[in-house]
Amino acid sequence: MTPALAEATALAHPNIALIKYWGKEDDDLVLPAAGSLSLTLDVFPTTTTVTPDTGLTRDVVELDGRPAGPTTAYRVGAFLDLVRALAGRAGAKPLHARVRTRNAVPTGAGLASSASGFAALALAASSAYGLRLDRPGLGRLARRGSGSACRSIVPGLALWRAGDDASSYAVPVEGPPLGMVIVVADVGGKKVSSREAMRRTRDTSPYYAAWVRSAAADLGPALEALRHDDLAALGELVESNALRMHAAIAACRPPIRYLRPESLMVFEAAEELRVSGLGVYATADAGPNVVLVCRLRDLARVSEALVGRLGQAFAGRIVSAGPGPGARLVPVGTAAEDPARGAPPAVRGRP
Ligand code: 2P0
Repeated sequence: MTPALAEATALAHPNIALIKYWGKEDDDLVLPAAGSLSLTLDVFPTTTTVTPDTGLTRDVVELDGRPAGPTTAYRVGAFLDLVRALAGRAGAKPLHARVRTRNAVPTGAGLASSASGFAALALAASSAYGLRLDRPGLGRLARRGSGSACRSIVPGLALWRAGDDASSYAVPVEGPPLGMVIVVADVGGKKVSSREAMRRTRDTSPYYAAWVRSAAADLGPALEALRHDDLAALGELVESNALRMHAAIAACRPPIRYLRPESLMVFEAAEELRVSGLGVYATADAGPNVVLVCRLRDLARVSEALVGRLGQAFAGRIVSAGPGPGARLVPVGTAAEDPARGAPPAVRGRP
């Protein structure tokens, strides 16, 4: 007997890695070459509604009120095929779905919309197709959509271990309350997707093997620093880990440069703020935006000091975030296309 089907809506938040995931051991299963560590944020949620519909002859995917582009539609369709197979519908006539997603963050701007996107999709789709997954199961499923999405299943600090299909998912870890100040350098789409850039780094960067070895070696000390509430030890690892990842990426052929002059200015500013006595460390994902990591209680001081360093022109481009919740189902009636719930794409901070 196939399980019951019903519309489901889920909400998930992006995460920013402290120790980065950059490189796959297995492309199909999306198994990482090394473990990673992140903070799920309390800003920029993604809301996704999945509605199985017997009247559809294919999956229909809508992103921010418009039909999704072919790459996104293909990835979402492939993900739904996986969910349908897990739900025991492999032999049955495919029951297609309508998928409506709203991102409160500009898509493709290096602010991890694929993490929140596939975390929300994993939860909404598994629920809509009648799968009842526990958190590890959800993490394993979300990972197949986008690796970093498994970390957005988990609230706050999340550890995603390398491993096999059964063991590679994210778990919550203890640590002091951390905050992040995101400096948005660009809200346009990125030139090279993370997926492509990750593959290119592995296949062409002479620094890839060293990067993977060093990232794997960062994980234990980073967890230790969290356990001992040692922000300086954690921060030094965070900043070094990010710059090592960008060095490996920059050494690809053809090369990829995600960091811009403005991004480097923010790394400089972090160093200056440290000299002035603030505990703040910089990191950057696959894009030009830089994220400052600090104690949660220092968020306001850090963003003020940053504007002081960089100038008022930056004030509107700074977003402060704290630890956010894991992915969750939201009640029927709060579907993703509801304009009142689709937060505007403007860059805003915590409520
Ligand atoms: C991270 N990033 O740890 C790293 C740092 C970007 C830079 O995970 O191919 O979108 O879908 O598994 O998860 C972005 O990669 O890549 C990412 P896929 P994903 O957050």
